[in-house]
Amino acid sequence: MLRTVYKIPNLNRRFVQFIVVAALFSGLGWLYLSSYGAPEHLHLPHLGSHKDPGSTSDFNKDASHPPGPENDAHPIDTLSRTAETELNILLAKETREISDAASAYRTRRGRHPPPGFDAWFAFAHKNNALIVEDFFDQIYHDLNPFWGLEAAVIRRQAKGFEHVISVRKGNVTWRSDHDRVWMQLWSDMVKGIGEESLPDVDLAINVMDESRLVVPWDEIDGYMKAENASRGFTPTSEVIAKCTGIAALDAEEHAGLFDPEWIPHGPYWALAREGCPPDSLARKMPVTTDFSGAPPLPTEYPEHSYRGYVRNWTLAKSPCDLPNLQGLHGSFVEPISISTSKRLFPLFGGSKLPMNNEILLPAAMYWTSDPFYSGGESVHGGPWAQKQDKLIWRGAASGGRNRRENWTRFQRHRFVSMMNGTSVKLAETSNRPPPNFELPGYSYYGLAAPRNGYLGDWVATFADAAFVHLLCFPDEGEAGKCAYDEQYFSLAAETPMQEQYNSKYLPDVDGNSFSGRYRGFLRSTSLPMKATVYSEWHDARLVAWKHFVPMDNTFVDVYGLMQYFLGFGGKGAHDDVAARIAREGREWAERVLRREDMLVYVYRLLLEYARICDDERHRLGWVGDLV
Ligand SMILES: *[C@@H]1O[C@H](CO)[C@@H](O)[C@H](O)[C@H]1NC(C)=O
Ligand SMILES: *[C@@H]1O[C@H](CO)[C@@H](O)[C@H](O)[C@H]1NC(C)=O
Ligand SMILES: *[C@@H]1O[C@H](CO)[C@@H](O)[C@H](O)[C@H]1NC(C)=O
Ligand SMILES: *[C@@H]1O[C@H](CO)[C@@H](O)[C@H](O)[C@H]1NC(C)=O
Ligand SMILES: *[C@H]1O[C@H](CO)[C@@H](O)[C@H](O)[C@H]1NC(C)=O
Repeated sequence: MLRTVYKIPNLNRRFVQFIVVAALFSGLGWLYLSSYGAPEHLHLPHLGSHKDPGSTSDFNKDASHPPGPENDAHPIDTLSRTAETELNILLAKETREISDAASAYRTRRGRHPPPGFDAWFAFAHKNNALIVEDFFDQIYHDLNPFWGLEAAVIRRQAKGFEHVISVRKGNVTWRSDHDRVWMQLWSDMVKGIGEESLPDVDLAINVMDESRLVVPWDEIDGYMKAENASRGFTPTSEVIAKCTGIAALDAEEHAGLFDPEWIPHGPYWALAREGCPPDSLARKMPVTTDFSGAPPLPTEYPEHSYRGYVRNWTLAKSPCDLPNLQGLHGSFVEPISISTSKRLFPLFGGSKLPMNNEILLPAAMYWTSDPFYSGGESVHGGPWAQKQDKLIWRGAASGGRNRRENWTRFQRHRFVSMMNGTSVKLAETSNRPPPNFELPGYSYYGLAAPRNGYLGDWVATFADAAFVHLLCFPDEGEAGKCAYDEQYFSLAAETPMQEQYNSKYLPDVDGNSFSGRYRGFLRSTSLPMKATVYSEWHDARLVAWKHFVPMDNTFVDVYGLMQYFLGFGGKGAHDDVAARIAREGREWAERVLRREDMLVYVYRLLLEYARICDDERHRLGWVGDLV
């Protein structure tokens, strides 16, 4: 279906889409929209003479889908309410006393807290951190497989890696092949904890943009079973409160570098999907080899969505469950560099795909005070009411190595094209389909603008998305020179984040890996709209629709989102909802994404990691509240 749809000329194509979508969705979105007329501020010739299928009246009369209470509300209102509940459940779990924190730990993790838990709690408390055990879930997700490896093996792997941050008696040092900003930033972050009680550890660091470990799923599953079997509560009298330390390892003769047996080439998807469960769609669907033409965008609402919008954020960014992402995201189409290992070893990094096995730290870029990423430490934009009703995006055409043969599949290119009024208008008026996206059908998301032939014009009223560099391959020397796609994009000047904050809407799209601007966006007074396939340290503490607006990685929902927020033709705007999410996201970021919160996270992570690296790990723990 998807493929054949592309072959038919524009109007027919839309009609086919209409049939497909109409067959699947009743006219409820339509009811909502039928109140909209043409936008008053746009006086444009109506497109063609074809009948607008949306105006057929029997569309509204599908008795098989009576409007229920759920359907009366806009899906985004429903999703926001669910998010509210989700956050309240989290907040109710806040612990204020160490005994409560320890008990929440035991319930959730199935073992005693690690040695040093009391000092950690005091540190968190002193720094005014909101302590909810669930906020640390990512640590356990990342570290649990290591219970399946021998502690001595982990210690040697870490110490023998090429790029290492080491802690010895509270002294933090790093070693790499040359000076590296990330090594500097991350060791500075560890130093920031500033506690003498920090355990002695070696952290192997991923210095590349791209995430790198994909251990076959079956192997990880075995390790996870070992972790599960190792749970339990050692009798308090047998618990040891102090780690053995790694003096013995330090005293050993130099054992040479640890070799992770890097695999230096792709295609990456074929490697990455080995990290998915055997019954997942990613493992079952054939590997795509042809990346020409527009990507396989859904002609219906995205899978797992709630009437078109992201319902489950974890699922929306899971390539194992959404194998079409292999042809929709530069990380799979062609990353800049591939250097992948199938061996489990304790590699720390700032972001990873759900199928990767790295241990996450808060990204180094989140620690920098460089305003290019952070947007500055103090000012985060003016009041909402003074902002423009605009969406702004600036960035390089990164995401991987874009080439003539496959640039049409890159996420940033797609986003910029879909937010370019001229390119959308061209798609509406010419018979040539756009090179890298698909026009939405008429009934899609109950959009008013395409129904009137005005999608491009409407997009032009609010969107300002542009590249600052085309990054083409092979390199053509200049930022804006790129024989194969320069006709589709024009460059804009870099726009400092402070200036971007003059617009209300700040979409954030993955680059070569995660986007380093995200924390800055969350802390701003504008509204972040996020699409990603990457996991980060903060995932368990951010609630979609409450603290940010989630977008599907196809971006097919972006027009619906913008129509909901801005309205159309002067009607139906939900500026208040946008303002609320922007405000709540910012307040929450000031509560749980502070530099102190990163330190609290890393401190907990190091305590757990030190225990896993210790031969006595089964007996090590903190039971101060029980004795
Ligand atoms: C910390 O490590 C550096 C580099 O090895 C060393 O020069 C310094 O003496 C150490 N400081 C302490 C307090 O151990
Ligand atoms: C973990 O172990 C318990 C028994 O200790 C068992 O009931 C449970 O099913 C196991 N979970 C997994 C995911 O293996
Ligand atoms: C969201 O999706 C994930 C991944 O499939 C799943 O584990 C989780 O249970 C889902 N959450 C909800 C609330 O359905
Ligand atoms: C928008 O699209 C048109 C037509 O493809 C192109 O000429 C123009 O450079 C694009 N603008 C931007 C900002 O990329
Ligand atoms: C993207 O296209 C280039 C050029 O054809 C090719 O070398 C590369 O392997 C493609 N990516 C994948 C994943 O096949």
